[in-house]
Amino acid sequence: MTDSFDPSPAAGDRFSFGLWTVGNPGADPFGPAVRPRISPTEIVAGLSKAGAWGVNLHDNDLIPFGASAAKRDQIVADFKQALSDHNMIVPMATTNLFSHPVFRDGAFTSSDAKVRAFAVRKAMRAIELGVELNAKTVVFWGGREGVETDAARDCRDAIQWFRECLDFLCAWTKDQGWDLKFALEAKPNEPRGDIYLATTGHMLAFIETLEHSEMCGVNPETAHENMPGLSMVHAVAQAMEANKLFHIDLNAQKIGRYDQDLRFGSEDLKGAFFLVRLLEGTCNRPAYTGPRHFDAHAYRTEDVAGVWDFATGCMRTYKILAARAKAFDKDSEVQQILADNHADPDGVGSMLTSYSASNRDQLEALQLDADAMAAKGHRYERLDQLAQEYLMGVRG
Ligand SMILES: [Mn+2]
Repeated sequence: MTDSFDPSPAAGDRFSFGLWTVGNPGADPFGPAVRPRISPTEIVAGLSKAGAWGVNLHDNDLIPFGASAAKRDQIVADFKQALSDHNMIVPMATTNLFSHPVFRDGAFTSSDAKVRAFAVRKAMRAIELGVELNAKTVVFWGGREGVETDAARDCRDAIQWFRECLDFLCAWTKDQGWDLKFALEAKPNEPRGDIYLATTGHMLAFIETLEHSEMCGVNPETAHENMPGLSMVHAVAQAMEANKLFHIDLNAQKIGRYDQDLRFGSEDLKGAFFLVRLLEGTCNRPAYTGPRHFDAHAYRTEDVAGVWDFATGCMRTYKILAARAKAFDKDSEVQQILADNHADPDGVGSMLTSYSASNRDQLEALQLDADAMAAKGHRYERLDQLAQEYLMGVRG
């Protein structure tokens, strides 16, 4: 690594955090909060000082449930002043459709149509708040959209109701004349026993069934893909390839555990390396240009100082991994191994790009020796070791 490299975060890196991330006071299902709750305006100041660019929020991270209109307007005015004072923006807003007991059996997928109506109306108010704060993306994470027992309803009804609510909200948003993107976030379980539309892949398929699918994409979260042992890199790549990566929740997770929301890169550093490489544009491919959002929180062991260590760590790790990935891609030995594996001197790949009579005839006429092809090694042991050595900082 060159001496001039500085992993200090800056506004141009488009790093963002939710109010609920650095604001997490460390409560868990087995014990209460262990540190004071940092106020939204203090969070804006602290994130700005740490080098972040944006701050995201659920409606109720800022405005308590049931606050009067006057109280709401005062809170929003104070928050906007803090954003202005600290040169911070709100790139994304979302709706808390999981904390209030009214959502104990779902919001958009509740069997009770009145609960679904309440959820849609709460989302409308949260979208209005987002627009007031100049947010460009609205995230939907349906934490309660699931079941403990499938005796509760036919899952097909739940999916239909979810679609109806999103179609309603998309149409309402367009009717308001707002240019917003909706990003749907999947999670397989927790807090529900099973959550509908469990992975980013499920969500991508569901989006294609929406009336306004063009304004809907995904918000993959590392922990949510890793909990069931799936690859976050592959989920994000599929979303990018489909032009559906509208937002991202970066964090870390041990496979198979509860949703840990750990500091980015603190588990599965190699997975984080390949994720950052993908987001930044592997081998000069198009990069993801949206916010780099960290949806994580500090260990319960930490005091408030530890919260800022956590936030700074997320951003530094991302920048260090981005630099390591660029160096890896520039390595001539890496490039040679990739070129050898991708070599196509006879232009065979072009025959497969589309079906035609000509391509069919060329395909049928090809001399293909399966045994000769099978005899070739790919040198991925060497390639992966090179990746590891860049990751460990002993090469490049
Ligand atoms: Mn999570």
